[in-house]
Amino acid sequence: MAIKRNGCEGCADLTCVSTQQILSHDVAKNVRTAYDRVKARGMSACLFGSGGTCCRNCNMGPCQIIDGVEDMVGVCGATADTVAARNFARTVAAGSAAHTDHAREMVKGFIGAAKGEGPHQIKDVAKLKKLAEVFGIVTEDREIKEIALELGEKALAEFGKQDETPLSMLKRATPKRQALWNKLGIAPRGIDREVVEMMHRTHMGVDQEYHNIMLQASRTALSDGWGASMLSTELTDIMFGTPVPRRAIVDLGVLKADQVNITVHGHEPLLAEALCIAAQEPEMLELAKKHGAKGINLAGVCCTGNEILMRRGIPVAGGFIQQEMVIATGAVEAMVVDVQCVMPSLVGVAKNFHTDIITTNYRAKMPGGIHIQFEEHEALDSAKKILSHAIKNFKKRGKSFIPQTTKMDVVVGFSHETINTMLGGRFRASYRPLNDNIINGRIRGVAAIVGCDNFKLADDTHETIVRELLKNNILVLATGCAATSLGKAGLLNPEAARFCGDSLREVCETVGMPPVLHMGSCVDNSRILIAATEMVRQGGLGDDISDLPAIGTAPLWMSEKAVAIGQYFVASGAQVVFQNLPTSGAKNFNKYLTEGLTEQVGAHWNIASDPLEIARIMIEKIEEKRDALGINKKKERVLFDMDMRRDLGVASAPLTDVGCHGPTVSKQE
Ligand code: SF4
Ligand code: MSK
Repeated sequence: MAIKRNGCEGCADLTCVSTQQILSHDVAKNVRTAYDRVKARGMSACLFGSGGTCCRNCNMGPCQIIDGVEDMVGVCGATADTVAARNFARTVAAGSAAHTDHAREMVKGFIGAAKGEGPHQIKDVAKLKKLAEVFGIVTEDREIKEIALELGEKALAEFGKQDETPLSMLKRATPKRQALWNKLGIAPRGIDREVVEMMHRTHMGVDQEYHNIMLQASRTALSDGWGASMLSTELTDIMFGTPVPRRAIVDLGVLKADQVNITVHGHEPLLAEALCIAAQEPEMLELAKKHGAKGINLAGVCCTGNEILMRRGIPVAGGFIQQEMVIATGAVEAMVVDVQCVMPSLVGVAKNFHTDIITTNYRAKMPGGIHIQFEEHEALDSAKKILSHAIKNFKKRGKSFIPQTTKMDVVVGFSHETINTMLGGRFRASYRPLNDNIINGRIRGVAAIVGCDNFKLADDTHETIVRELLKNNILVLATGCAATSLGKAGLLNPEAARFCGDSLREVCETVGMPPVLHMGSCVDNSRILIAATEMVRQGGLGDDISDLPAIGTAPLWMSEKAVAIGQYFVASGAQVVFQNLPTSGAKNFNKYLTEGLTEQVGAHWNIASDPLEIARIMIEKIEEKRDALGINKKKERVLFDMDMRRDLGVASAPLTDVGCHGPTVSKQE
């Protein structure tokens, strides 16, 4: 049952059991959390801010614009459409910049690994060679480290590229999409350049025409999705290993009463990986024992959590909205943070306990936090310094409460390569079985549930949407904090197949996979672009992403990165549904985002705040794509005799159209 803390009227419904337990426990009685602040603020938003028509791009403002009212344009004459488009585009630029700066660090870390500096190595050689091909790097008869170094340097050059040629990774898109981007002039050229140009064009007195502003917003977002984020995901996989399915646990119950609990929070996994290695070193374990602990328990928060969950099975304590709760258990010796989505309130929450907030990146310090700089070339030493600090806190732990009943089993680690193998089976590694199951209607389509959670809407929003999709036989891919929340709801394990419609359940049970596939962190949405492109390549579902019965949503988006992700999905041809966008105050521009973009890129944004309405839109759009592909027609049942089976090269044993058991011999709706 939903509770509202202290009768919190401004709060969205809170259904999360572990959060409820923490908030109602004595140990957290003096802790002020976002739930209290939401209550104090009443969550009433400024109409100009939420409608996107407040401008402070120059010192003649701030100007608050009312659409259609002659005197209520900006002092400079800017209309609601110009202002809302500029603000939207700046949000895309900020989100892309965050992914870009993250990706740059990963590329630099990758170059370090190629040079043999630090503890990281080249783990996925096959993937290294595949990516090297994309960059035109010769791989035959060359040392792995040499290939990796050339790849790292070429990848780094993509950030500062100044010529007009498209980014190398765009070659991975479908030929039709590449041609469209070239025709529209929105193929990104340099990763940093697109963000800079976007900021310039939205400066006072530059680009004032919203269609034109959106062209650059698409190019900026594409430089994130197909450039920065994709590079980051791929190089991180090559360094730390491409995820494969593995069991793990999530929720606050993953913390341990008798061990040193260290939570890693943020986004860039270089430090988290080093901590994972260092936490297994005998000297660290000895130190923990010396201070009275039975061991060292690492747990993740937000997307750093997703990174080490996917690759190492390290448990995740919580997503974005649970970061304060993790500390409010009183059982965490240190929360180690780097960049993005780290709430400024953490230090205040930690003051109630013995917990230290350790910042580790020069780009992200916090008043009241302890800064221990993570040095990439001395990664293990930095990690040990941080661990030692945390271990020494163990004896200071006072009253604590870990909601032990709240931990959930999950199966994670579905990279696009894994989906390939899992659905295709050991002997037929391809997307063919997935496409076949979509074509024959057992799987109606694919939905991506990505992005954050926030305090505005009910915290079971993801779950509500996904249950509806599963009932309607739609396979779900999840990333980011949305994936964590679905994990907590028990939807990331194979047993969740029971929530599916008959045909999706049969597919999941035959293969043994969960109906919701965890594909990683928010940067890893690039995996979804590759998976979608792979589906197109397999054939039978059109010749571009815009033809696929597939759709995305970030219902509880919080970060600017989610808007960048939404825009790169749309510019790649995939429809998205968001709960709201700060554009409603500009009629023409809003209509352009939610309808007009289709003419240009084959997809548009959809807005709906009610979870069931979001699910309904997603199902409807998927069925529209199926209709357009002609795969919703009933197929005539064909009974195959032995000669026909021989022609197909198929044995007479019972066959199914799932997994590695063989192709379908008769299909009907
Ligand atoms: Fe006002 Fe125009 Fe300046 Fe914006 S750019 S603050 S609309 S005068
Ligand atoms: S951490 S961007 S709250 S997904 Fe990637 Fe979660 Fe959203 Fe941050």
